Amino acid sequence: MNKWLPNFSPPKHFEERINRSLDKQVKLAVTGLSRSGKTVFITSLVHQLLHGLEGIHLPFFQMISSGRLRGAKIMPQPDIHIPSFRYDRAIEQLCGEPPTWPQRTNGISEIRLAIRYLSKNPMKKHIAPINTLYVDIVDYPGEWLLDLPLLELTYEQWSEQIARLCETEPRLSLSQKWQTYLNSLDLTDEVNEKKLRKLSKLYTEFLHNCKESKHNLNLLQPGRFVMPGDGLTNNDSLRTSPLLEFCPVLKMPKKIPGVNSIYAEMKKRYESYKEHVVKKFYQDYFVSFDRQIVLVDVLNTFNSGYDSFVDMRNSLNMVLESFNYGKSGIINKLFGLKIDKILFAATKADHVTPTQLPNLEYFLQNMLATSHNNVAFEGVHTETLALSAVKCTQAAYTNFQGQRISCIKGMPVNAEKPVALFPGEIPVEVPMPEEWIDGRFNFIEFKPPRLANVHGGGLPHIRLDQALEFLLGDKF
Ligand SMILES: Nc1nc2c(ncn2[C@@H]2O[C@H](COP(=O)(O)OP(=O)(O)O)[C@@H](O)[C@H]2O)c(=O)[nH]1
Ligand SMILES: [Mg+2]
Repeated sequence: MNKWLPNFSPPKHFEERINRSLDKQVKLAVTGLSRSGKTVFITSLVHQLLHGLEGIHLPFFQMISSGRLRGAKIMPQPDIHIPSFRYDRAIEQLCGEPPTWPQRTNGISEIRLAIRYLSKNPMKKHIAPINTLYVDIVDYPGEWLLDLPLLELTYEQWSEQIARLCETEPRLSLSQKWQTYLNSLDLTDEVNEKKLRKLSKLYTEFLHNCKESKHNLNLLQPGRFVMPGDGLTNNDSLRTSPLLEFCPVLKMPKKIPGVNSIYAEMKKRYESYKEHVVKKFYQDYFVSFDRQIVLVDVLNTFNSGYDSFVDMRNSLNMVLESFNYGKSGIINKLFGLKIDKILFAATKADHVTPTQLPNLEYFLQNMLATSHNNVAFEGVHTETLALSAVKCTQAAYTNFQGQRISCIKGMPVNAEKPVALFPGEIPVEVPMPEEWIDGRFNFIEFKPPRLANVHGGGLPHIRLDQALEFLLGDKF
């Protein structure tokens, strides 16, 4: 008889090796335009998972609510060429006394979490009861996504699109300085660095004006003009690179431009931008994403009015079309992506009363309706959700003319005392242009809550667990 058989127990390293072979990895990309809430979302998500064993703050995230979590830990990130997402700094600010919102970030960053959990799969349970899922979370500016359509456009086609946008208000007024200078030049003249620099400077200023004006416009191309980040080899900052020194033209020059003309040089730089910036981002980062969440600050758009709404809707549909990477889609032809789930989330849902959450979700769905159909057709699973990564308000009630009215209570950013307010009803249908009257919507910013005891559970949130379930639930 084999003396080893009766009480065989596999050596420890054998078990470890099997565990490792069953380990899985998922890359979750988080994007959204600047100030949409990416940093706060990732900070809260990491905090929720690190504190998953304490409390009952994620009832809709089944892996945790069913008691299968065995712990989570931040690990060294796999892609050392990407800057780290500074969770430590962000959480220190959010949990400080007084708490403050995390500092603004501009570029791409990454953080890796290792999540140990008990498998529910009977096969795996038998071989390796405890599994590890590595979740790599990548934060990147949504502004960069708006560059993808350029890959399919020649310089002339792109110029024509921008020229058309600039024919009407509010872009007509916002672009006046750039338009005047551009019209004063003969683009068939020999190229001159000074003129090119001035053209791109005025065009960049126009894009910033679009974003910062009360119209809060989002469809800004090229994306790196407003959000350069670091994206070239050797970590050079793009900001000072000639790759960002060009602009579209409003009309074709009357004479045929020579190879050394201003026109020819701008066209050449546009093509280089596509090749070295846009394609590079997709090749280096995008291809590795498995899941994507797009954060949208719908409420800010409500505050800004009809033009902002139309622009946001166009930008979102453009973004969603980018994910249309079926057989015919440009992304698939060029890069072969693997994203199979996209969540569109209306952020800062703590700015509306709980009764308005379904309307907020419905409104976002309506905004995406056309492109959604095409993307779903290609087999990508998409969802919309209203969420708040850090809930800053409490639901409250007040009596108005004998009626009980639902409202919210929180601490506005510029105040020292909490206020209770009814922030306005979210329409389900898009209001007519004339119905977007000033003051109809007034969603104010709140201070983060004082979180004396957050270490006894995750940060307060709205539906973050539902987002986690959609994005990661099937991986456990
Ligand atoms: N009330 C509330 N405000 C939020 C929430 N998330 C973000 N914010 C606000 O939005 C601002 C921008 O968020 P941030 O995460 O820095 O945006 P990013 O530029 O997309 O990374 C923050 O400074 C907060 O004022 C939230 O869940 N609730
Ligand atoms: Mg950020």
